[in-house]
Amino acid sequence: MTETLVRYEIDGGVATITLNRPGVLNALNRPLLTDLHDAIHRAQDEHARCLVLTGEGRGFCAGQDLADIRADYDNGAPDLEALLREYYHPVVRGIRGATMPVLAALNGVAAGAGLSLALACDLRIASEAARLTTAFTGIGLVPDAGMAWTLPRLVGAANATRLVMRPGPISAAEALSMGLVDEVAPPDEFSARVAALAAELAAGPTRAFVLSRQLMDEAATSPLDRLLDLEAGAQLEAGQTEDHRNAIAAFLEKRPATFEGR
Ligand code: T3D
Repeated sequence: MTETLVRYEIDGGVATITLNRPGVLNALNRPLLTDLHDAIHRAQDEHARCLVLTGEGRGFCAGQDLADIRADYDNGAPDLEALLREYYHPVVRGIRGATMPVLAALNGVAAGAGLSLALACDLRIASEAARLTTAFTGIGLVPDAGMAWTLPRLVGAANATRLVMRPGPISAAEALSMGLVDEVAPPDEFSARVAALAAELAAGPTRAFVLSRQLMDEAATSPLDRLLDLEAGAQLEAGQTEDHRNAIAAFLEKRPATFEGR
């Protein structure tokens, strides 16, 4: 892994991945996407119970590195489909299929595929300094890296259409009001709020969180009968975890539940 493009730390069950190209607002290029993919899988291998995705400097992520795209054009047409399939899609699948809850910590601007990565996460906390822009149509492209799936689910079809067709940046406060982020914190409190939220998630019933995400992802496109089948299977699995058994005992013994993530 190229440590300079993506930093990885794990502490107390919380793995933090920091995109690290601050000079270009952490714009995404092929090596960074490869390292990001590897870091997500490292967090899984190390049994992290919460994964935080954030950015170095004043940006979260400005999306695809446009200088790279222009260089590709200078060398012949870039294959945007291959770029998506080979580099972006594995990262989106890695986030959405992660074995722990994933928190996007939007320290600053999130644009294009940078916003797509944030939307693929389970929860989003933004600094008041953050701005969000879909950006894609601003350069004549369509939303990618999963945004056409995540965005309408989070904010509804009407808001999604407006944010895609009028891609001017919105403030963190506007994003909060439409449910695009879950919490906004002043810049000087941002790190502490991220740490607190990550610790809360890491202390939760990890398997139940992940099974819940899978169920809710299936729900939008599944008929009720299929969803009922899936929930029965998921509840069977959740019911076999130590976390579930221990939480029942804790309730009946009138003490707080603690979860070990198994
Ligand atoms: O296969 C495929 O489908 C391709 C995948 C495409 C996915 C995508 O993500 S498409 C969308 C790509 N992203 C954008 O179009 C956003 C471009 N950036 C911006 O619009 C603005 O930079 C921001 C709104 C994000 C932030 O504006 P601001 O004023 O805060 O910062 P800035 O001055 O524009 O940017 C600071 C530096 O970062 C600047 O470099 P400089 O002048 O200091 O040397 C700027 O050029 C650089 N930068 C920002 N975004 C990118 C970038 N460099 C390369 N690629 C970028 N995306």
